[in-house]
Amino acid sequence: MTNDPFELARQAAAHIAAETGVEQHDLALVLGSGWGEAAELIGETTATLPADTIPGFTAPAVAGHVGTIRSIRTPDGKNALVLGARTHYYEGRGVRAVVHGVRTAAAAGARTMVLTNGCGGLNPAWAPGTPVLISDHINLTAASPLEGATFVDLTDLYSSRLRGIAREVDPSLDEGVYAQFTGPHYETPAEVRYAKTIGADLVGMSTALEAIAARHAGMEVFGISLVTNLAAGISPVPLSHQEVIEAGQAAGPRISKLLAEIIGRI
Ligand code: 8IG
Repeated sequence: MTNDPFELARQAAAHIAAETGVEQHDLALVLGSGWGEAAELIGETTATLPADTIPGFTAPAVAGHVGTIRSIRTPDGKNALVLGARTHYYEGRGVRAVVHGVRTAAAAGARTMVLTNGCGGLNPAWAPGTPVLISDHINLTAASPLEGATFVDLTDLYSSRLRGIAREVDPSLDEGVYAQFTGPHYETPAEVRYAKTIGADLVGMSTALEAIAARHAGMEVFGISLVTNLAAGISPVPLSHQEVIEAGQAAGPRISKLLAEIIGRI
């Protein structure tokens, strides 16, 4: 196997093109916790591939995360590559593995990267099940997907153009700054207060590293979080993975429709 992450992404993209029959995908999505059923509304699934058959991908580690890659044809004729299998930084496979899906999407031709996640919310007004647009991020992983002297500008990383489109679809959508912690533990209440102090509104364990890789690959990035729980210490009750899954399931139909409508306008 090649030691060049971009060559590995090209191999994965070639495999996807061969297996799906779609030479070029137009956009790609990573569906995180709570967002799985959105794929159904985006369009017609034309091919479903088990992730672990594609070069560089591995089976997912977390219940509630789907391990397939699909090609979907949208009603307006775009080809969307849906990555249901996210590798998290906390899995310890390294940052290259974390961003392999994004790089594969870029190599498959995608010009737009849609990143979704489930996360904790710092704003008490965001009840579990509230979707929030990501306006910017704070990368607290102390890692980067870029290696060597690769200086990439991250101004307007989360495209204001695409956020504008999302707010046309749903003017009630709030925006927030997403802080990526490494996890897999949730934050302590003190860490949540720290996150708030440095300007975060959302806390999670994904997305920031992927967004950096997507920008580096030249893609326009759209990020949207589902607040599945209030962050530790904001809520009087302790966090549970069960709660996260249930909030995602309850919000599923609404956020799926929202995402499908946004995709239709990208
Ligand atoms: I879903 O409260 C989900 N993912 N770091 N904190 C962090 N990640 C999360 C949380 C949370 N909820």
